[in-house]
Amino acid sequence: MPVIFNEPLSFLQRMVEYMEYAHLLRKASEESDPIARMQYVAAFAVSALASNWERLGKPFNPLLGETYELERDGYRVICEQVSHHPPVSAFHAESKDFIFHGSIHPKLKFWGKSVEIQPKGQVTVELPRWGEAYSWTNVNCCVHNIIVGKLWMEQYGTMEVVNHASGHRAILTFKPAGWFSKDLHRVEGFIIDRHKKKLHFLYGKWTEFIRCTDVGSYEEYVKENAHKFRRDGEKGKGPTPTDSPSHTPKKVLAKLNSLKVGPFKSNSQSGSNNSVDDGCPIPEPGDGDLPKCDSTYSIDIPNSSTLWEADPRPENTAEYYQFTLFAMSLNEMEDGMPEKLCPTDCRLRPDIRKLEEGDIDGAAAEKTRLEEKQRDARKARKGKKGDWSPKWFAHGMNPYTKEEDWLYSGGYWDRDFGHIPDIF
Ligand code: CLR
Repeated sequence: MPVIFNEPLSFLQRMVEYMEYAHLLRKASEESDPIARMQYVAAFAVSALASNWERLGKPFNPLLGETYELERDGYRVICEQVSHHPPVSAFHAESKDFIFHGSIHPKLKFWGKSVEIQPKGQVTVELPRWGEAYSWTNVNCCVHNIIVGKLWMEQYGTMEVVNHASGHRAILTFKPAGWFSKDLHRVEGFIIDRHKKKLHFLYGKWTEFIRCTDVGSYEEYVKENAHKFRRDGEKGKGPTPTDSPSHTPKKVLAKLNSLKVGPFKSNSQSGSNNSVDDGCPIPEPGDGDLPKCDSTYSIDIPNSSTLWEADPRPENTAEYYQFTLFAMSLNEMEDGMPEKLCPTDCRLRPDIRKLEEGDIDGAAAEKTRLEEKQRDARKARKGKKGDWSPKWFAHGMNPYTKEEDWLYSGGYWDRDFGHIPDIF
């Protein structure tokens, strides 16, 4: 794919963007109540996706053995591309309050007009102070209008954040945009205990905020506001399920019903919702356009507290690939870095650097050169014993989820980079 579709970051850096709101993990570790800890961990899980909003550039595919490190605000993180076919990226972040690690192998499915991305793999947060581990899998995302029209993205499906020590779960539904996009970017769900008793209601948008209220307040609010919301939802929004049914074909009505249009009707009690998990959401009316409206209802339930709010994008974001301030900083060569960086670090990748400098032809040429170099190295290794093994991660079983994962083997921060192969 031509380099003009790229943004000047590698997927490893894009993965590190999960860390933008890492202070939520510190906050979680400071809470003595496991339910309060779950609130912050769930908020973190949602916040990790916020930087994806309006980001439609394709990050560079990491080369096999490529790494990325970042030290910030009391934590440090190391990532490595541990497999090329299929592409798997692993990361391990640590601070005095938490460990956050995982491996992601994004699977892309083309559906004609859209591409669906399943970020397979899992992520785990450990809070050593409490002997707790939490894990979840990120929801699918769909990029619409890849051929014509304006690109837009939605994240949809169910995310289940599990506290393996206490059995608490946060079951969060990321809603598909839905008809007239009334649910665009919406997230809602409950924190439940091991007996499935609902403890808290969480709601918000993955692009903006997450709030939390008690179940009593939530239920009362729904009861008292049901009518009001239904009216608001209809005002000036064209046909709705209740609007002139005689003109609405049966098939469309059935679809509207299955979409459960209306606030709060598709909560995640059952752990599933109306989203289509293996396929992009059902095409919307006017699928060719960007959804226009995402606020036919806005909820603000009494007794809510805000767990997380997204920082506004910098003013010049539109000139810089819609980057957040955090993303803008990821390629920076800070003082002292050239001497101490691992030679496989993304910051040293010439094609990414050239694109950042606006040299598109140079970037394209370097990208081709690097990919050829990678192919040649692979050929040269073939047949030789040992083949390739990642330097900083080892394939293993995640002790909490019992699923395949890549676990940090340690040693990176000793900065002994003497025998690191030259991949650039
Ligand atoms: C979404 C959040 C997941 C991890 C993840 C994996 C792959 C990423 C995806 C995120 C965001 C969208 C993404 C995708 C790879 C390619 C795709 C960057 C970060 C871009 C938008 C594809 C552009 C397609 C062109 C045809 C325009 O947890």
